[in-house]
Formats: sequence, structure tokens, C-alpha cells
Amino acid sequence: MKNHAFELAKKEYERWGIDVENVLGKLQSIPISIHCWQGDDISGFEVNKSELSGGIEVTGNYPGKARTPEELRADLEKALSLIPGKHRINLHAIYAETDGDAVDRDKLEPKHFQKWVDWAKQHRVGLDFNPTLFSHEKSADGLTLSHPNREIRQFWIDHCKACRKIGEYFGKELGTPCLTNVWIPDGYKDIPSDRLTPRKRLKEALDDIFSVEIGGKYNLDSVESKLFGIGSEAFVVGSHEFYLQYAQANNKICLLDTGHYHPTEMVSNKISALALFNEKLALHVSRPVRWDSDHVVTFDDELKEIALEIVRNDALDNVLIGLDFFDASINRVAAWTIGTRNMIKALLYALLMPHQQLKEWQEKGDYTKRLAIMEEFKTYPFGAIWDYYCEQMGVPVKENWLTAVEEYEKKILLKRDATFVKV
Ligand code: RNT
Ligand code: ZN
Repeated sequence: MKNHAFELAKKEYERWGIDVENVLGKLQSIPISIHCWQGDDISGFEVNKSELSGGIEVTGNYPGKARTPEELRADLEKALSLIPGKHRINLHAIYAETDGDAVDRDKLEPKHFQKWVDWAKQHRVGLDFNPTLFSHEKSADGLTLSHPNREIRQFWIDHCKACRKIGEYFGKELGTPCLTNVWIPDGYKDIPSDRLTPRKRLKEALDDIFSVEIGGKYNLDSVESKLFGIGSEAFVVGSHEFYLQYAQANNKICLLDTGHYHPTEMVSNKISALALFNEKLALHVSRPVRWDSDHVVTFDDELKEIALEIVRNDALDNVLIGLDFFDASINRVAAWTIGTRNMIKALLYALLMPHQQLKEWQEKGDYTKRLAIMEEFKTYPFGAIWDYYCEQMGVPVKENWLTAVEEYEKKILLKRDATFVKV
């Protein structure tokens, strides 16, 4: 049966020379790295679990949080069944499975992630990875790789080295390179009397971590900066300038988290600048609300602008798109579904634009036309193409995915927490 809304919409875009079928083919090939930690509020499965720390916060007590690897994987499967396309899952070191043994982070090995790899193979998803330098007694004072204490620093260096090997294992096993991303919480609550020394220590620690040759074929290394955290308001060791320079000088990938800049500073505006000097860059797409609050990604202007920058600069193969949000005040499977569908939607929106013409008008100085057409495209029948894409990919169209989440909540999630009464 013909989908009339789609056929009509397609004609509208074709008038501008946009090949909609081709766009949908392209969209299918863009993997989004979905962060596992939305499913359990960044708890992980360590035997000796510590409270969440590192200046990040998950708020809310919605029932149904995953408590075991099996639950987390089941929840991810549910979300993946509602998201069009083939994607990746982003793990943290605290999601290791150690069979009840307390294995400290510097001793982690690929075998502790074998179940994740088996699962990823079964579901044909790639894996990305992150060492966890928070929620641990050795990060209790807010310092890790820049810690003045040599032993503590060494512990975290060893952890990061172990994680790069795990990343390599993921890449080898799954046939797609793993992005292993280093983010540390290090910073000070109040004005430092010395900014240089901790930064020097961080630089040396990173040099040590990356001194182990782990080929780019299976493992890609990235570094993620931050502006401030809770308890590190005055100073963060791994600032944007620090990592931008570090990545540049050491051939590492710079990872930009959209919540890690000043409120009016936009990551969308940084992509082209970085793309000129780096073969690859990585993103943690998030949504800061007044601070680095990690709200679920919505289909807002900045998300669209990020997607536009990636698409119009032909950088789909160079930008590794990952998500980073955690909201415990809503259904967690819905959070994944909403945020990831929005990221894909934004890419589709960006792919359905007459970029060539728009660029030409700018070059000619015809800013009237540039603005007029960019504005008109905002109300082009993009929704009909999105619905058709979902249908073709075998996932629920429009808000129908919500019914599946509600059923899953009733049947599975609410049973996890028998004490919760929904009002
Ligand atoms: C924290 C960073 C970091 C974490 C995850 C859990 O501000 O954004 O990426 O959110 O590693
Ligand atoms: Zn992040």
C-alpha cells in the first residue's frame, strides 16, 4: 500500500533536488553510541559499590531501574527495538561482570566483559568504552590522574591502561573499533593556588596511559573535557583547552560533551573548527539545563544545528556520535528511546536540506534567500519522512513506541520494585 503522506512529502523535497531514498539509505548507516548508564543511574555492578561521585548527579526515583546486567541488557534490547537503525552501546568499566569476585579497577580484564561481547554479537551492535574514574574510594577527594599522591595516580593510570586493552578486545571481537574515552572529575571547589602543577601531572599521567601501543585498528582513544562539576566549581584540571591541545599534540580524539561549556557556548559552532585540524572528533550529545544537568536530549535548535554541521560539512564518517544523559525521574527505557530517536531525527532533518544551494547563496552574499529558505524548511513535511523511515525499519511509528514501553513497564519494570505505588 502506498503511503500517501510520504509520497507527497517526498515530492516536496525532490523539487529541491533532494533524493529522499538516498537520504534514508545514508541515515541507516549512521551509528549512534547509546550510553548504557541511563538504565541504572550510573550504578554499575561492582561487588563493592560506592555511591555515585565525580561531581555528576542523577536525580529522580522512578521505579524499574536495572539492578543486574541481565536486567540492563533486557532494557537495552527493549529500547533498541524502538529505535530505527543499527547502533552501538557505550559501556563504563563499572559494568564489568566479575562473578561475585571483588576485582579492583586496575585489575579489570577483557574476560570481565565477555557477556557484554556475546550479547553485542548476538544483537549485532558495536561497543564503546570508558574507564570509570569516579564512584570509588580512590577518587573520594575529587582527584584521580592529577592526584598529588603517586600511588593513587598510578592506580588510575593502571585502570586506564586496562580499559584500553578491554576496548581493543571489543574492537577485535566485534569487528568495529571501540572508542575508549577518558573523562576524569579532577578539580577544586575553590580557587586554586596552583593550576599548573595538577595539569602537569595530568599530562604526564595521560602520556603514561597512552605509552602502551594499542593500535587504532581496534581501539580509538578520546579525551573529554569539562568546565565544572559539583564540588569542582572553581577549577577543572582537564579543561577544554587542555584536552584540545593534548589531543592535537598526541593524535588523540577530542570528545566534546554538549553540557561541558559555558551556557551560551555551542558545540555546534566547534565542529567545523575541529574538523579542519582533526581527522576524527567525538561527541557526547546531552542537554544541559542551567548546568551540566544531563537531561534527555530533545529535538531542539542546538541538536538540529549539531546534525546540520555534521551533514553539511560531509563529516558523517569523521564525527563519532555518542549520547550522554541520565534522568531517573522518568521511565528509563523511554529516556533512551526519546533521546536516541531525537538524535536520529535531527540527522534526518539535516539530510533533508538543500545544503549546496544554501552555501552558494551565502557565498554570493544573498543572506535574504539564505534566511528565507532555512526558515521555510523548518515546516517542510519532514515528519512524514520520519514516520516512513520508522515504518521501513520495523520500529513503531510516531508515539506508538510509548505503548510498548508502557507494557514493558507494567510487565517487567514495576515488578522490580514491588513497594512502589503509582499514583
Ligand atoms: C561527566 C561526563 C562523562 C560522564 C559519563 C558517565 O560530566 O560527561 O562523560 O557523564 O562518563
Ligand atoms: Zn560526557
